Amino acid sequence: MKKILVANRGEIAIRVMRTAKKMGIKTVAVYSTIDRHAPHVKYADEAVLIGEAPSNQSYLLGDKIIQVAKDLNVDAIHPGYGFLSENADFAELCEANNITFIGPKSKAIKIMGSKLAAKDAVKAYDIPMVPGTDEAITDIAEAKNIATGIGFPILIKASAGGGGKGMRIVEKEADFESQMDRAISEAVNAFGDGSVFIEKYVASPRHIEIQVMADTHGNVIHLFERECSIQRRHQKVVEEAPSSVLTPELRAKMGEAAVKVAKACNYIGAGTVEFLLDENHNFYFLEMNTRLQVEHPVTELITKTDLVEQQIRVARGEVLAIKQADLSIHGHALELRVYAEDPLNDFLPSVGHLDVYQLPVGENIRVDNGFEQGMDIPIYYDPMLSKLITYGTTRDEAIQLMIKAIENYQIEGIQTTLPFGTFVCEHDAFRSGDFDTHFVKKHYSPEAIKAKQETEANIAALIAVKQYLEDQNVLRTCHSALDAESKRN
Ligand code: MV4
Repeated sequence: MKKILVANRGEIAIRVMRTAKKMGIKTVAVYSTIDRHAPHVKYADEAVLIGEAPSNQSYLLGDKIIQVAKDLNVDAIHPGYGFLSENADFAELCEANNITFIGPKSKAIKIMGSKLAAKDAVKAYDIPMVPGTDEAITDIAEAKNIATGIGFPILIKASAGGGGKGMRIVEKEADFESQMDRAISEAVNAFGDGSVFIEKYVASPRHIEIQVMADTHGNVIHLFERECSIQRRHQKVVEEAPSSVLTPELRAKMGEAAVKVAKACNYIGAGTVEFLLDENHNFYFLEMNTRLQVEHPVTELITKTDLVEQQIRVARGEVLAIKQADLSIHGHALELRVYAEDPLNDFLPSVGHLDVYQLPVGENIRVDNGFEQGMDIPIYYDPMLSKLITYGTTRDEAIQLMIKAIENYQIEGIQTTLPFGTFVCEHDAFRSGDFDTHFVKKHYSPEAIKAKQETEANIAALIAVKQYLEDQNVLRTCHSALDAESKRN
């Protein structure tokens, strides 16, 4: 494998190219007109313009990207996350053109893209799942009976959904039919597939996911968990590894379950198996993400592994060099997603010009970044600027370093989630480890940040006054000394 095309942009494109370069592999970037001067374009050995700014005219154009790959003699395509990363047709198109898709086979993508097919695939492997139906609902009256048997509230989920899309909660029996009608028509509109199923609603879960890696020789390992409960409307904001609630026994059990899920779909490469963990520490398989995830760096830090390197090795057909028994957890890692969003204004996108943009630097601070000072933030793509990642021997150390790193991250011109990161890191519920997926809803309000910013502004003003008064005092002393001196002469 001599040359890799990265079919993505921003921080993840650069992240993938960094490892390719380290391995002596040439890199090709693709870009849209608005990304002409973007950092991922400058970072690559070669770069090709593929279309206009909207992603359906550039980064989503599978055929065009394949053509570029062929023209430039590319051996493999890394899709990053988002865009074409979980597009089974694109994975197939790569193989049909003799280009290695750095990811699983299209069949595994397809199975995991359908929540019902996923449940069906893992059925024989004794994986715990939330009580519910395991087939698409066709008879609403029958489904209502099942729901009553499970007990309300229940969740209706779209089979083609995922990541929280196409979910609907039903609080009581009387609402069942109307919510079911809505869920089905929503699923038809959003996914062109009206298949829905029901599950018991787990009220206060944690979101724990397990990183897996599989080679083409039947070896599958897991690289422990990531705790991803700090999210807002299904968008993760803070992730960490390890989770502070898993015992070594539970960790081993969830890891084994994740490996079984990967085996159930003949998985190849890096994947993530998502679980819910309830208050009694029961875990349930939710879905599998068949890509490298945004939050992969926390796993890299605690396992001392380069996951992109492993992806590339596996794609080259190598046997996984890492054995399960060789893996252990070192220290603690924390990631904050730095979004161009205003935490004081309902996290609305805050696009604009990066007047000042200076990254924090230092030992145990990693910033996976896709932006530069002086750039405009395009409105066409995800508003994530970077990921701020800190590492410590202990969780407290990683949290303290995160607070410091946020202070040293200078951004002017737009609003970001940096102050929200400080809020999370300083919150008692977060520090104690006692939180669930409702953390943000339960604990966050803009006032929490506003009050702190006002206090800081007041302190700054008082310091300025103090300095002024001191200066006055020094001047007065100087004047009287001068007076005394001139009188003597
Ligand atoms: C659930 C659930 C409670 N009970 N399923 C949301 C994302 C998707 N992967 C599944 N999700 C959920 N499924 C049952 N039976 C609660 C969620 C959920 C959630 C899960 C993980 C992280 C954040 C979440 C936020 C709200 C709801």
